[in-house]
Amino acid sequence: MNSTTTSAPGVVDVIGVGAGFTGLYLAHRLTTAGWTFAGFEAGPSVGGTWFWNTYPGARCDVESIYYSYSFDETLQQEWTWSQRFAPQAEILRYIEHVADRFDLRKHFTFDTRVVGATWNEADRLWDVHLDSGETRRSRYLISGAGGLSTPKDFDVPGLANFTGLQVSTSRWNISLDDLAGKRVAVIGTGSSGVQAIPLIAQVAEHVTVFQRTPNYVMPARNSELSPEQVESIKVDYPAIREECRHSLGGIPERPVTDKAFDVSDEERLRRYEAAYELSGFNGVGAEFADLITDIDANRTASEFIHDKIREIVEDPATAELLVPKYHPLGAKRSCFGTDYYETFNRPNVSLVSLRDEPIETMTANAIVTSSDTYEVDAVVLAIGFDAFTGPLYGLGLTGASGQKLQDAWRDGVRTYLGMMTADFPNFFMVAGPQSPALASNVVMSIEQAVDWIADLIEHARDSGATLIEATAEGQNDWVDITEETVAPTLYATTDSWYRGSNVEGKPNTFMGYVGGVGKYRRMCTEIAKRGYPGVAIDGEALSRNLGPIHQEIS
Ligand code: N01
Repeated sequence: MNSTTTSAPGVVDVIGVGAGFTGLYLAHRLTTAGWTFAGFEAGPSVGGTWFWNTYPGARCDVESIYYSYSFDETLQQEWTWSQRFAPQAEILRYIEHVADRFDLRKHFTFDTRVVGATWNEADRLWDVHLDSGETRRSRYLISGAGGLSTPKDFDVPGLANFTGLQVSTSRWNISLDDLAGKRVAVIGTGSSGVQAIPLIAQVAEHVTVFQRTPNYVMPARNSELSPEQVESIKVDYPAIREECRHSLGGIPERPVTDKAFDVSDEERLRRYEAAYELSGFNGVGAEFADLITDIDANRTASEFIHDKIREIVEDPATAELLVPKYHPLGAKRSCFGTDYYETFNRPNVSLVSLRDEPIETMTANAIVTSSDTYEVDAVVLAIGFDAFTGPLYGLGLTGASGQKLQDAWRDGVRTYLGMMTADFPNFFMVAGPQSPALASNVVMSIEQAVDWIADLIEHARDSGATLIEATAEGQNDWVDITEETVAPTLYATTDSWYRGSNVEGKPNTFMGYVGGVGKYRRMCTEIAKRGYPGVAIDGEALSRNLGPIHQEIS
């Protein structure tokens, strides 16, 4: 069937938010299926995350051969990645190539932000308000606003006093040369800070790193891809992608079934050394099956990394501050860096532990902690994001009962499969909270979610239905499943942006499904096969609990 469902003048079938990896695939998938689609992107061009995060050293830490679209065999054969972990500029070039190759830019209005969206029950349409002052209407509203696109506020007393250069990694708008010869403060040591610090140190007169929580940083071991490596991947691309689709994290994984204490101390150490050479998400944290569920097992891996830090960092006091002793390896997002710890051996780099001396204020040219004053010319903020809910609340959604999304989720996020939420009919989230996006190769998760949502709205269209909504029961089931899945893991016990604990006042709920992208995909497929239990289509819902389906699926 190739006709659209929404024929009223000025109304489109689908409004999509964002022109990053999600928005582009949404536009392609839906327009190919005959839907009318209007996309709105706050930035001036395509790229999303990869448009904004242009800080020095920005690159992906999922290998590019996997962190790319799989929906078109010709696309994946004709594009050649230059490196194992492509830098930001190359990823952006790839996204631009996809936009041009499939002629997708024409579906988007750029420099236009969605600032509100109100469900109109009578018409069964979304009224979508834009920062241009216009309102557009659509049957369906789909967010591709991303999980890590709303920068976190930096609420430090005296920030406004600082008159030097101030830049954030997530909205980088200077060149590295602008920091040359300057005294630079970098605040934050998550993935962004870890990538930026070594490069800033190469040009700055001095870098002072303000660290609140030390992280596990494993060597990225990035390298050029040889023509032979590229060829060997391309020959097998469809099979590799299929393996990724049924994996835990959306990349090919080493099959690991034994536990840390199944082997001798010597054997364990030998295996950690080998895994440390591999790096990436198949590295040390994936060496034994129980590292993310058993704190004692985890300690063996954590301490292995602690020792590596002590070996690399020459000054013992600095090394001790860099040792991540406040959380288990992997329970908070691990970082992969190039020369990160080595950078602290440079004479122009020093470390301040904010746990020992918190920032009290800022002056025109200094950061003042409880014990010292650090004069700087520039401050680089690498303090992270208001993950998942930040971008969604930014859409200003008002649901069927007149409630705002932030009020519906006042006590914590509640979704159906991380894609829908009750009381917000015909609204979908791609790579949303309680989906596997948080802990996966997100491009693979995006493709799966877009395909599933497209199939669902096509299913409704085929039966003439115009209203799709998660039921309260279906949503409760999914919340229970995500909580039961995370409960036995160390993620459940660790404060991080995974749980919203990096943002003051945010309810502390785990925002991902950690049962694996393969299991999640099979669950979603099974739900579709069984007629979408937990979803009301034109008010009709199957009464079938999701729990038993989740248990049946291997
Ligand atoms: O942000 P983060 P990020 N005062 O939240 C500190 C993806 N990503 O942008 O841990 C002082 O991880 C904060 O300290 P603490 C990836 O998924 C991927 O680095 O809250 N410090 C922490 O050290 C990643 O996980 C890639 O105690 C403050 C840091 O700032 C996610 O994005 C690259 C502070 C924030 O770390 C986010 O990474 C980049 C304050 N007020 C990002 N507030 C790759 O693919 C926060 N901090 C490689």
